[in-house]
Amino acid sequence: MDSMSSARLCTPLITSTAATASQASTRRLFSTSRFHLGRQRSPPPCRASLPMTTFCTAAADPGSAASRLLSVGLPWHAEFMPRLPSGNGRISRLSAVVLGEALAAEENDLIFPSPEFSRDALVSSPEQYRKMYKRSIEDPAGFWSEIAAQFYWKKRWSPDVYSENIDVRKGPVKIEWFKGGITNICYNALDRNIEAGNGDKVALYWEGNEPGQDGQLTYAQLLDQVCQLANYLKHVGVSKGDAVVIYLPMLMELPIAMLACARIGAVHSVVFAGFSAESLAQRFIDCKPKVVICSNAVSRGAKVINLKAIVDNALAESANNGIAVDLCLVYENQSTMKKEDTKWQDGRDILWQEVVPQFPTKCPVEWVDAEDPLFLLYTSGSTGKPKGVLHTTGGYMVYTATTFKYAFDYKPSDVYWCTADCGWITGHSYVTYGPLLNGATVLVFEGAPSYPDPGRCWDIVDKYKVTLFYTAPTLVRALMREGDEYVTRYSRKSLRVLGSVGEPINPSAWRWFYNVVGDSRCPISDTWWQTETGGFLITPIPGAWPQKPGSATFPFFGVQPVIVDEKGNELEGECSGYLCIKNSWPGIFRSLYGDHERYETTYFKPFAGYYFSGDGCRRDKDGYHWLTGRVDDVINVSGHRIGTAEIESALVSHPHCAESAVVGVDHPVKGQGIYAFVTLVDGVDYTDEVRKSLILAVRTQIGAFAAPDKIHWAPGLPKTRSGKIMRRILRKIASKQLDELGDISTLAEPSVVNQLIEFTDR
Ligand code: 6R9
Repeated sequence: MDSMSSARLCTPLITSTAATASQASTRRLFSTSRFHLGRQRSPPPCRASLPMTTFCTAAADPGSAASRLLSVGLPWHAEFMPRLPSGNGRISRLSAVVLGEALAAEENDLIFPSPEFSRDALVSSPEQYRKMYKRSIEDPAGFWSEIAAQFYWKKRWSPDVYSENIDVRKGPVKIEWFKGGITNICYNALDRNIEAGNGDKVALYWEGNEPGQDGQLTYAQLLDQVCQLANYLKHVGVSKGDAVVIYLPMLMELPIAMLACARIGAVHSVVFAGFSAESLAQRFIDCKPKVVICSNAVSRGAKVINLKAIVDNALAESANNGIAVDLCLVYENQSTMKKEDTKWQDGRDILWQEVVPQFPTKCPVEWVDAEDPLFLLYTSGSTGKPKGVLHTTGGYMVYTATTFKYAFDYKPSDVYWCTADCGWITGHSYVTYGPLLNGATVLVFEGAPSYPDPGRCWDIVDKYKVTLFYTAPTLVRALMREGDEYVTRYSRKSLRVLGSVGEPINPSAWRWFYNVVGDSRCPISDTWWQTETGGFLITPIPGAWPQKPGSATFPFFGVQPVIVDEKGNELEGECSGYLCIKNSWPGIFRSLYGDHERYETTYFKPFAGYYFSGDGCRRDKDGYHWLTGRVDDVINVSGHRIGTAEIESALVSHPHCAESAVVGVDHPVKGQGIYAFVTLVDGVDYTDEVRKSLILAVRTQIGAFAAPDKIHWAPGLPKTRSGKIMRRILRKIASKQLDELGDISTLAEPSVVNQLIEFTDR
């Protein structure tokens, strides 16, 4: 690999003088967010002025140190990846709007880690990253088996480290990592760390909804509790391969329940405790759990949510559909709701606190194959039915642990807080498994981040001396609107690395996070990944190279991203297109539960030979990746994925609704908002009352987080002559870009468009 030779490697961590011009200006150039999801218009060109002592930004003026760095050093990924034959696949709906538009001026802003940070980092220079990356691509078996060997295997994998076919033209898609290896992820997360002498280290801190409510468990105590629950589950007949649904809020019992399932080889399916009874029932019907584990209630801010009532309804609905779940283990969330106030069905409902503590604190491990299922997690796709993403044990274990370690530059003294709920993939990989596999101290927070006031997060950071803080852009934007005082009244000096996930982080939010929250000294790991990928695929390695606000930077070890055009041709150098990956990695999902065909069709057929992410991406001249959002009919609301088809099907189930079409629109806090066009059945008046009941229909069928922000009455929808709804036009109307409607002559009834515009504010 000539391009990797040392002569071409850039010098690490240049502290450029190019920032001096901006030093005198204010630290915060973007105090208010003008949010364009980073994919439409760009904010005005800017340079953040940062203290020279720690970080510097550098403009890539020709001839500058930064420019030399760029021209010789960074755009190497393109050269490094050998070409594959391109696929012939097409994807159905090209949302070209999000592709190819300038992401900015930001592309010339480089923010360097401080020399001290890099010196102490696990990967401290571009050279070191490149060396490791090169090895991971040229010899994946060697690279990953060396890492895997650091875990406990009852029996080593054999004969191959991995085998894969991701090319549908060559046969069924099949991916295996460490097959034949016998292990247990709970053993590796708990027992192994205790045996290494960390039994007394805090594994979990818990902070309740109300300030002052808290708790903690050491690794040894956590293992005891996991074993008690595991023994109880075995006692009631749960065994290897059985599904268990978990519908718990962010109590320590949530990771405990996940680990207890893993310990006995049961397959957990955590459902975010914000999903409605109908969504929960749908998941019961699909995976037929032996047991459901839930809590009676949760407090979120000032609100109390009766979770048990939701579970009761879901169980009834599921039983009506022929799937009866006979056992419901209920954790009494005492500070929120007493058992006496909870509706109880004797025989089926069992109180956790009454039974679980009676079981022994030792529970033998069920040793499983690396390719045995670990969990199912339902996620939205572009059709109405959620997909059960299936992850297996060994590869997921190795991958989540390794990505956590490098992307956050983990040190044993760290206190780590991820604000995601375990009901989403982020909570699986980066609240529970990744950090605990590293023996980290993890904070679990039950409450709402702006309760009792918008300073709560920083209060918690100071209380626990949090060093690694991982959150979503939506929270960053929401807190940014509240003003800096809520942040600056707390010290935050413990913080070392910040993280972002769930959606593209717009450069102004990035800068506020960096300058105000991180006091211009903490690198931000903007981690791009998905439920399907198990762990980070494109992410900064914070000590290794300069960052650009809003870019997820470069691939993680072992990952070969490519950007393809609509026909599946790989694009080289600076380009925009569809983001695909051309190899498997240990953490990739292995199937969709009960529907391997949909797995192949959705992810591997659009561009044969590749895994298709569903995201658009731009690669800039320096090889940095800029994610530009979904290119399919999935919208991303506050970092939560929702299929437009799911919302449409909830709307049309309302007796007054004849038809609906849902699109995403830019939203200043949530990233995207939900905008629904609705046609009512003949004879029903378009009233506010109907509007409210339509919104309620979505809340009850999916959950409050999927409620449309706007219902736009649509006596007619713009359709082609073949009856296809032209969403492109709806997106323009929704975002009020009326001068960009484009050609509407192909519509069956072009007059519909004017009618819709007239109805905008009705
Ligand atoms: C982890 C998670 C996946 C979708 C993904 C993409 C968006 C996630 C991102 C990001 C830009 C990032 N996404 N992280 N976009 N930058 N750092 O969120 O999983 O719920 O499955 O959503 O989220 O669009 O395709 P999931």
